[in-house]
Amino acid sequence: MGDEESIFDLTTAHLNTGMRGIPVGTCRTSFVTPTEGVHYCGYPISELAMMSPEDIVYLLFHKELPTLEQSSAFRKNLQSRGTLPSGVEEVLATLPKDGHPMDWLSIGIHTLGMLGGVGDWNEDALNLIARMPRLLGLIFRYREGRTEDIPSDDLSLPLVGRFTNTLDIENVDKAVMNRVLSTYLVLHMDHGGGNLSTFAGKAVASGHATVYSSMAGAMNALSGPLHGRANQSCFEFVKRIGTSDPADVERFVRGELEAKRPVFGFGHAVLRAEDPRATVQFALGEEICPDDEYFRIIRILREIAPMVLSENPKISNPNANVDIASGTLLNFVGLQDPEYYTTFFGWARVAGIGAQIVDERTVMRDGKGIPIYRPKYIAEKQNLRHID
Ligand code: NMX
Ligand code: MLT
Repeated sequence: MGDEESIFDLTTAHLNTGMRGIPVGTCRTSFVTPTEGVHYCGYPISELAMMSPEDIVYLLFHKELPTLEQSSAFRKNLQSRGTLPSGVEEVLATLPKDGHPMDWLSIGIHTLGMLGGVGDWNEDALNLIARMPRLLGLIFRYREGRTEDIPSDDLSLPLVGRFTNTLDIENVDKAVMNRVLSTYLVLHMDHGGGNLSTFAGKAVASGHATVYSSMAGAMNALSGPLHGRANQSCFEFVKRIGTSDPADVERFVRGELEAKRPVFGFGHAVLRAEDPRATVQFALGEEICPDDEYFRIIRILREIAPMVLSENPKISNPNANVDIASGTLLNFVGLQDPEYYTTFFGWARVAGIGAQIVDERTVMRDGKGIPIYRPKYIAEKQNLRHID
């Protein structure tokens, strides 16, 4: 790209569209194409989905997959950063139990920053990634009032294992739970530079707020039902459907549209085909829970909803997005309260947003960093006037 090359024709029709499609910068961690979806540092997501979250964090930060030696050194590096600063549990103990888990997560991240921030972009981003499994496990435990006998944080475990060890729920197949969570984390880590939470996090960081404040802001952005919380809403809606009879499913989808409610788990600002992250999760579901009652419902929903949504030419993408299947898989492995589902999205996204913040603050513009975000807004219904 040359300095003066024209890359976009901006017209007034682009105003007030949520900056849809308007290029604002470059991204070094991932790109999204309308038909093939997200690629991390060039690799299609489907080729990375079964790798370990640690190796994918390494990829997002180093832009190359690790060798075996690099992978093992990186795991040790994360291990050395994993201990939470003291005082976090005392803060969690004061939070309202009926507060949404995403609000707990945002406050939890702020708390990590207040108690353990060091003021270095890369160090804080990696420390936060290393501390997320324990923080999230503690959020579950304190919010559910299960504060007795919390296992100590076993730093020798992989990131996912540290979370499930802290959570410590009985009567579940921990191996399957760990597998589903590992895949979930890898699939959700990054999605280009312009998704709402990543953009919001980078915007906050551009004013030189800390990594923790920026990430808490990003989590607040992720908590909306049109963005990350669609996974909670989609599973709640699958439970309401309650049947895999195609005629009933179709009636339900039409009813939601008539009531002017979004059909969660479908549509996308950029994608124009089924999200490959959904395709991967369906394949995993076919392997681990093909006969689960909710999986049967989403299997039918995946066929019916695009058919119904495509009757409305305004809807640019009637196909399934990342949020259609994740709740069903999490529920199957024993994580049965949908209010927590977006916290897993947040846990994963901390890696991509962290890497993008580090890039924007320390690498881009020859290391000088991107200046403070300041797009232009055009005055509407504001003639110049004066106090008489
Ligand atoms: N259900 C109902 N209406 C929809 C849907 C849907 N799934 N998708 C798009 N529309 C509507 C949209 O609200 C808009 O209506 P209006 O013109 O009255 O404002 C119209 O169709 C055109 O929207 P698009 O240009 O197709 O989509 P846009 O880029 O504005 O929005 C989403 C993208 C993702 C916000 C939208 O598709 C949606 O609300 N989907 C359901 C919620 C969801 O699953 N979100 C998760 C997205 C992925 N993520 O995790 O972040
Ligand atoms: C995401 O993963 O952030 C979503 O698919 C939304 C987006 O890319 O705009």
